[in-house]
Amino acid sequence: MHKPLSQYLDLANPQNLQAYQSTGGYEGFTNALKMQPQEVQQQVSDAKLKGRGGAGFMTGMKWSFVPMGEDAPKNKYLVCNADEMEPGTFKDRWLMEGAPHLLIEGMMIAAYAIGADVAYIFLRGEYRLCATRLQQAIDEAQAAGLLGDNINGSQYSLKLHLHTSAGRYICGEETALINALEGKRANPRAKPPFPQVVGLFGRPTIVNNCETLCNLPGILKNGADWYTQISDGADTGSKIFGISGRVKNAGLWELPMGTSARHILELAGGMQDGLTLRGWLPGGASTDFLLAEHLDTPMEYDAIAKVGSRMGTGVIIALDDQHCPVGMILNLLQFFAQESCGWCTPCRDGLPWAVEILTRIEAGQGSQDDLDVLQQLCGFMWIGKTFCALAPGAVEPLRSGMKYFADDFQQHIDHKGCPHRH
Ligand code: L3W
Repeated sequence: MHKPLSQYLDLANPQNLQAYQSTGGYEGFTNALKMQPQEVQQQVSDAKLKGRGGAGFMTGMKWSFVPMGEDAPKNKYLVCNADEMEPGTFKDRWLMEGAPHLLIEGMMIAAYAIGADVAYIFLRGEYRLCATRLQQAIDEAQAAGLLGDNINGSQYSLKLHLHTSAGRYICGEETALINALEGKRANPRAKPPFPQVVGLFGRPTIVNNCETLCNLPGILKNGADWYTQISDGADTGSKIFGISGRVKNAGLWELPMGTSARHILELAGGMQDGLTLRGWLPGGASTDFLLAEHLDTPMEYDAIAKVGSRMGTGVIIALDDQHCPVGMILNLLQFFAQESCGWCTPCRDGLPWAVEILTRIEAGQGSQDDLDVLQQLCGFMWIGKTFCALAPGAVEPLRSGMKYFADDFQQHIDHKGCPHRH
């Protein structure tokens, strides 16, 4: 099968411009530059590319909200969301370390398509190797005239800046990211207005995930039809899937959209000897648990939603039968409670409250009432009651874990201790 993204990961010197160009790199951008920006947008819409950050929003549609033409604001921005901090998710790091020019080319295509003259990579601060390689690649592209003024002798100019985050999970939320980039406290903003219209410094801004942008060079090089045919399922193209947990070989693989989770688990060599899969989070920690019986579901946005979860980032976290689900959920909720920006009450107060209760239950000091309060908290922190998706995302493993692993919760209370610790 075609591997439009990971084909570049074998290059010995990933930040080297010539190495990338010798395998067809920057041909997609060269094609884009011969088209009108709206034609590039149309090609991406025809390819039916969906955002790979977790929400799966149509990329071409998102771009179409940006004002274009004579009356459009002079400055527009493109931002790559490379603040990958979702627990269990490490796909963007793989791409940026292994193929920095692929991301830069994708950003050049996206910036051209929306008429942006300045672009930023908002990179997770701990991703130091990514930062080094990206900066070297940017410098090489700049020196070769691929970035800067009048690219390839055209009327189009683009400045590309690398910004390393000071480090909060909430900066991955696009409006909090924009505030952070402006030097403000990273609280989310109210939407609407969406950033496509009022974004960075009040100007039209597109925020796209790193993997999403890495799909653009292949689409512009080979066409929308080629892209849609990579997968024979409902969603198009390829996806960087992966798995972690107590599997034999945790890792990442580029596979057609719609590949089953069972196949991904098989590529990882299955569970470690003596362990059985008990549950799995389809894409990062802020998704609902699924069970072994769901393993044949295609990894596609609608198909995973139909069985009660979200595909999220597509990088699976596996729960085995010898790990305590209550302990795992406590661990995840501790992360989300720590990362709450504190802006809205349900998230600021609800998440630490849930952590307090889960800590009590895990320690064997929980009561029946605690289970009721946890259920109520899931309702208080749901969509529409919070300012952004952080707390609702945190609720997903909690509410589904309480449903699927209800016996484990009950045993902690009845036997005053964790059954998995004996
Ligand atoms: C115009 C509308 N634009 C939506 C745009 C919006 C954004 C994109 C997605 O969170 C999820 C979250 C995490 N007019 C629009 C519109 N848009 N409606 O579409 O928006 P949205 O609100 O659906 O999601 P979001 O707030 O961007 C993303 C989940 O992903 N997640 C987290 C992943 C974390 C990482 C990481 O560590 N970097 O990837 C995993 O599942 O929970 O639900 O651009 O402007 N009417």
